[in-house]
Amino acid sequence: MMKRLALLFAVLALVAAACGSSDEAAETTTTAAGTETTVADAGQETTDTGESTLETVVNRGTLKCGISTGAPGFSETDPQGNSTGLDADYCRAVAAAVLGDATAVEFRQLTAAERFAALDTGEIDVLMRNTTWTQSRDGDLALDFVATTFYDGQQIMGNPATLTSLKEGMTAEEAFAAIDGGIVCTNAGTTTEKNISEGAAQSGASISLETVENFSEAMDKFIAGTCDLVTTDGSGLFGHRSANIAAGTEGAENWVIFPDAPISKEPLGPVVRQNDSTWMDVVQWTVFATFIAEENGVTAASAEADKEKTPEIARLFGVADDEVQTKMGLSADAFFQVISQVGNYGEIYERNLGPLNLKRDGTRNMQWYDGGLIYAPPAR
Ligand SMILES: N[C@@H](CCC(=O)N[C@@H](CS)C(=O)NCC(=O)O)C(=O)O
Repeated sequence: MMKRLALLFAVLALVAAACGSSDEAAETTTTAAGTETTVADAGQETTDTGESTLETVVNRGTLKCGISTGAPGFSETDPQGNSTGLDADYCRAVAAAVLGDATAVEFRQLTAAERFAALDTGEIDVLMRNTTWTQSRDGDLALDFVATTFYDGQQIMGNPATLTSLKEGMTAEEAFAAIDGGIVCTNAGTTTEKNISEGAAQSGASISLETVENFSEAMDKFIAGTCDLVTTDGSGLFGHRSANIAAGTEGAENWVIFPDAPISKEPLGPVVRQNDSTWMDVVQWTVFATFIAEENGVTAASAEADKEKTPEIARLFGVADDEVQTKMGLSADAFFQVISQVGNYGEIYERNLGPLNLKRDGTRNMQWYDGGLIYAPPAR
């Protein structure tokens, strides 16, 4: 661990020296959120504390990672108090890449409405909270979206015992006709509330939208019958339905999730502060490393034996001379640590979403060579 930190400091010192030796003057800009940033040459940008988030995390020795207050399969707390889920595992993957230790994570639970301010103020280093990449979040807030780790889409869930016209396989048009006059509940600060209002207005349906702080409150109201319908990302609805079936909630096995074709695109993935490109690279290539390992058939269990399985893996795992991790301010074996400690994309997916029956087969979350959208640029 000490050797790894010493190497990281040496690389960061080189990066800082390289910036300082430039003839080009650094220019200071003010971001949309009013945070002052110093924009130096060669894309090395730092916050007004003078530290990039990479340095902050290395100096602190832990990663502060923002997750949800409870989204099945993405971030939840198990009976032992551990954070589990695909998002929680991507927090661990970044900690493994930067600190060589997947357990060096301080999880911060955030509601949808709290999440962007927590990132902006530095309360967290990275946001992994089933967050949809949208133009306004990207362009209007001082944030950058890193990659898509799950392609989702918004759906609606209802109880056919009370709304008898609901059935699986409805078109969007039939769905909006079926929810006309209903009370629809979701959590505030989400794309969800905007999509459902827009969709209802477009199709001429009249709904009463009720927003709550945490999605679990919307579920409680739905079960109590004070909300006729709940709506969020499809993964969330499948997750909550599975959890309620498992918990024996009366009638949960009959709840209908519709329409079949979601009413929106919800590409979910990590978010970082804007103008922090060194950190952005680190988080982005951590995600890509999990995609590339799967593409090359390398798993957590096989990582040690497979270090030189292909030239690309040899570079990615830091055993080839032309490895790039040290140029990114990481140790050469950073992504070997990610795969051996956390696993490849398919393993992360199956571990967290498999138990909820969120099938990957035939969806956009397949690798590109299997007809999906999971695609990483080459590691070279
Ligand atoms: N992807 C959407 C919705 C995200 C969202 O808040 N989903 C709910 C339902 S799974 C959730 O995370 N709930 C947990 C919580 O309220 O903390 C967004 O980025 O706005």
